[in-house]
Amino acid sequence: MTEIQLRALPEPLDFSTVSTALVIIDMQRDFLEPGGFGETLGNDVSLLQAAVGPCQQALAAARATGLMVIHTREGHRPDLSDAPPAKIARGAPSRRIGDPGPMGRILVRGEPGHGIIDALAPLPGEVVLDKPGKGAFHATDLEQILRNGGIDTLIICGVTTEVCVHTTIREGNDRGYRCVALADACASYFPEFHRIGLEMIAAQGGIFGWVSDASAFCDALHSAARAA
Ligand code: C5J
Repeated sequence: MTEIQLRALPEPLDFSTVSTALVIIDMQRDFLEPGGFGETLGNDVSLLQAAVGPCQQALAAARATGLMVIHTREGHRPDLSDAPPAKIARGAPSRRIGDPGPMGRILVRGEPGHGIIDALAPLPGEVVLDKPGKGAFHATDLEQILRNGGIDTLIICGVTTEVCVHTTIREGNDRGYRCVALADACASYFPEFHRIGLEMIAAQGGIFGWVSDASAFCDALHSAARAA
C-alpha cells in the first residue's frame, strides 16, 4: 500500500488511496442555481460557482485513481416528516422548505432543485447520500459505509464552507476520521466566512482537520499513479 503525501495546513498529511474517500457536499441546484433554497434565503448563488471547477478536478482525479467517491444531498422527504419544525420556521425566506418554486418544492428529495448539478453528476457505483441535516453523519448510514470501505481519511469539498462542509468535518473528526477541506473546491455565500471557516479548521495545530486545495490533491494522486 503506497502512502502519498498531501500538501496541507497546518502540515503535510500522508495518506493511502485505499483508505481515503472524496466527499462532495451538497453541490445541488437548490444551493447553486437561481430559484432554489439558497436564493430563497436572500443569497447571491453565483458566489458558489467558484467551487465547481476545482470540485470537477478533484472528482476526475479521484475517479482516475479509484478512490471511493461520496456525493451528499441535503433535503427532506416529501411529507417533511424528517424536517425539524425549527428548521422550516427559521429565518424569513421568500419560500420555505417544502414550498413550490421554479425548480420544484424547495429542498425536497426527488425535485429538480434537489439534484446535483450536471457538471458533477454522480456515476453509477458512486455513493449518493441523502441527509436531512447539515452534517453528513447525522441520521445517515455514512459511518457504516466508511467502516465497510476501510476508510480513515476524508477529503471534503462542496458547499457551503461554514455550514455543511464545516459540520461534516467536525462530525468526522469527532468520529476519528482525518478530515481535509479542499479550500478552492469549497465556497460560501459569504467570502469572509469561507476564509475564516478554513482558518478555523487548520488553526491550533489542526484543531479539527487539515486544509489543502484541489491542485495539491490532484498532484498527490498523480504521484500515487506514477508510483503504482
Ligand atoms: C446550508 C449547506 N447552507 N449545504 N446548507 O444550508 O451548507
